[in-house]
Amino acid sequence: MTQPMPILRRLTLAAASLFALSGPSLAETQWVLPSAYPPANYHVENLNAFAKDVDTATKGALKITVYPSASLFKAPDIKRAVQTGQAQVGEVLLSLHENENPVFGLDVVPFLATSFEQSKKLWAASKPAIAKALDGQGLKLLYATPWPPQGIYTKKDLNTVSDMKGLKWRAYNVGTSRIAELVGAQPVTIQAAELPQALATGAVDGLMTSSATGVDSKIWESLTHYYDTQAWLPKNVTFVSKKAFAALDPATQKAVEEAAAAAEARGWKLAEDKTAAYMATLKEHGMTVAAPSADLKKGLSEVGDKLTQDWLAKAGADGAAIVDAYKKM
Ligand code: PCA
Repeated sequence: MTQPMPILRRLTLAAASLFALSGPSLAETQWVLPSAYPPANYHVENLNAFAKDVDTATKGALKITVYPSASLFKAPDIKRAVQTGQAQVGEVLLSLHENENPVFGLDVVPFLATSFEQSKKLWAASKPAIAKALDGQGLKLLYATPWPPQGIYTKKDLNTVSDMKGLKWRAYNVGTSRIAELVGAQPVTIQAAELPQALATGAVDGLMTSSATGVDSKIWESLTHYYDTQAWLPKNVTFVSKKAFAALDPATQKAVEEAAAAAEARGWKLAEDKTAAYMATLKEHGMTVAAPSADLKKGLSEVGDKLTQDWLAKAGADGAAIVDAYKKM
């Protein structure tokens, strides 16, 4: 014979299910934030700090869960996921979306902005146009943070651009594919989350990226050289669905905006502070870290000129105006 449930236990269960019904769904808003980069990367560290700031400022009324390593959506799909309401916030490498609007590819025009200081100015000059373009796509810009300057990884000496001919070249956007084309390398587009595997299987023996992604990928396990060309500093941007943002009360909206401003300042500082340590880590693992030779520099600068012309042709008068404004800063 089954015993009747003790009254206290019955009451506790009833209370618990009531709480479950009214608890999280009414008292707090839950957002998911997909990112394509690994947890140890400072971009993700910064996203977690952003989520924590929002949690603290709203006393837990808005909870943001960060999903790193492209675990929720692949890098090229994150933006669309936020636009279609599958995620509320997202972080992407802005230049992945250059095909939608040339202004998203301005920060990867080679040798236009090559230091953190210049990159900050380029961001100031281009931010209104980028925010407007995102707004037109149903997204509200929250903040942007740079990657360290981009250099070239290989497993052989690189003295001129002709030494890049035939490399199995990992590209991450339109610009890095076009570079392969111009130097006679074989481009294959691979996002950072799949890079370690592509390196391990030998599918890739040359690429341009940052010291940060080299360290994230333990690149010394496959490649031997890093040429610090400082060609450009690409940026990640974090945005929120305008619809999700509009559903918040004004105080919560303000908390999100303030946490975003703090994340932008912290992200630039993190990137800049960590670059030297990333370079040191590459050396510690036995990589040859060198400045490009004069010949290599010259060849790359010619490649850069072609990409600059490509971009200006695509971006027209609006693009040229941003570049002019930047150059005056
Ligand atoms: N790391 C990212 C983008 C630029 C960078 O430094 C990558 O290689 O995919």
